[in-house]
Amino acid sequence: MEKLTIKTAPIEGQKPGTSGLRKKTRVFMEPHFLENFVQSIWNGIGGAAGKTFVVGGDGRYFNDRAIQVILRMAAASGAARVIVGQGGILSTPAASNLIRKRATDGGIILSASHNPGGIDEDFGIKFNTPNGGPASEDVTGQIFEATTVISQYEILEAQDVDLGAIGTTMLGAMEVEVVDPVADYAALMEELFDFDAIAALFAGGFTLRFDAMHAVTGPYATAILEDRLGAPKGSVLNGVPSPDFGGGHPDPNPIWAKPLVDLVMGENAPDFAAASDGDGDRNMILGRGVYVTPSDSLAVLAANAHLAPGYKAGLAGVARSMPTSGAVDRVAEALSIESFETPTGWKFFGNLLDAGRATLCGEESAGTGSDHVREKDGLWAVLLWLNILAVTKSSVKDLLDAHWARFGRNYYTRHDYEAVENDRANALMDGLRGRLATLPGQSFAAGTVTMADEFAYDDPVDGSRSEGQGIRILFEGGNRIVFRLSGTGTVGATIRVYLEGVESDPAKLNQVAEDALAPVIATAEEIAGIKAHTGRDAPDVKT
Ligand code: G16
Repeated sequence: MEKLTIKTAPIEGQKPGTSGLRKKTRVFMEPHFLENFVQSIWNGIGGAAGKTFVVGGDGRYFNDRAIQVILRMAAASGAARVIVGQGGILSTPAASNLIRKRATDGGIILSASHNPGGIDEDFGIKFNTPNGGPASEDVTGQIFEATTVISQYEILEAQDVDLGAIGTTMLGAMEVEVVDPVADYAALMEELFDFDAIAALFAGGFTLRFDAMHAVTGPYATAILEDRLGAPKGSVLNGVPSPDFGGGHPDPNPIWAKPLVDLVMGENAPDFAAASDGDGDRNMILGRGVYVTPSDSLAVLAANAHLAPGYKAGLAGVARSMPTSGAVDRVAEALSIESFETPTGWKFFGNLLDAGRATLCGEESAGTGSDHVREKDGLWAVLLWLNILAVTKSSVKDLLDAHWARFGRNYYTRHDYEAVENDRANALMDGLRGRLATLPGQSFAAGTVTMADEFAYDDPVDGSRSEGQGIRILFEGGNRIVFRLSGTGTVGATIRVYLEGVESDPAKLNQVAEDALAPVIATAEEIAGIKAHTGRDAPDVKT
């Protein structure tokens, strides 16, 4: 097999966003685009020679082709071994687990997460470091730096490696080990949770629907929920992964998983329902007649995690991204544990988890996870909920009501304006920046502004500072508005408006969030002029 050295030049637009590099699939298919980025990963981490990596993805269109390229490039650069999920499939949390468990030098995960897949949709690639987590801002910066000076890449001229059969083959001098994508992950879940208690729940007639959204969690959910825990066949919906996710958005929220929401709100609702996203790291939790916001889910899990064997010693601390509601903060206060507020992006939790300062982390964007891996983990969240329900013998609704009665409720909603022209989105954000100094003391329907700033984070573990992480406006009484531009979109800019209000009056804990937040929503429009800037009458998505 011949090693080829291919001349290339830097390609614009290879700066990773919130979670790796995400682009239209056709962009990744352009000459040298993928190869430049992969070579830049090797260059950014000090070379691939002698190293062991994990490689896998969510099975979306181009996953299989990209993996073959990565294997040939790893072999050409002298990597010792690559561990690949059978068929090129690995959920993001399963990849994180393998990277850690096998003490590797990191891994490459191919996914654009909840974004749709297909030749005209989205693709993505990211590097995770040996701790199993997304590369820190530092490492990401080095990889990006490498993309700007690249002049050549190395690739082996070889046939495709057969990824269909479990076992080890050679590609040049490199070992390619094809593994069962589910086995190690399922074993980890069995260590953390009381599988017997959850199985007894199902045996007692408890009903569940898990919507895998034609994405990567299908095989994981079927193996764990149906085959191992005994949920009846058919409990997992849309469980066969497809390269275009059945033509839908594999995004577990009330918009894209509407059929599931309709099911739990209808007459034949199951006791519990959940959905996960393209690469299996996000989750949505539902109960009969109730949708649990991701922020509330994090808080409920933090308050009850000790009921599961893996967390019976209690939590060291909790962390949430800044735009996530403060519901979990009050749980931390009650438990007398530390709580942290980080910028958006799972990579910011890595240091806290590694240092043992946080055990549970979560984000409003449907991500919850713990120190068992270094990614958020959709199925893990489902199993922790099931374990808690099995122990408390409570319904989702009763658990939520009891939680709010004890801690108060953070009403929460997020309004997204998608594919806005970049200039318009930047003008909106610049307008807000210009008003930050004068907002405190001013009164609006949401109350009097107590603080307005652009969030910056000083990492308490390594002392690094991350600036420009979203604009926060805080009001007397606990209302809050946050404005941010998404770092995961592939077309134009997505403006995210995060709206929150705190309620502790027992008589007011069961309102519709959009109603309870009406004054906050009106204030966001008044302060930012969203309609004028975007030319839109309403958000594209409300979560
Ligand atoms: C990624 C990140 C999350 C982040 C989310 C949304 O999730 O890992 O930390 O909250 O994107 O980010 P943004 O608001 O910048 O679009 P995923 O599931 O897409 O990998």
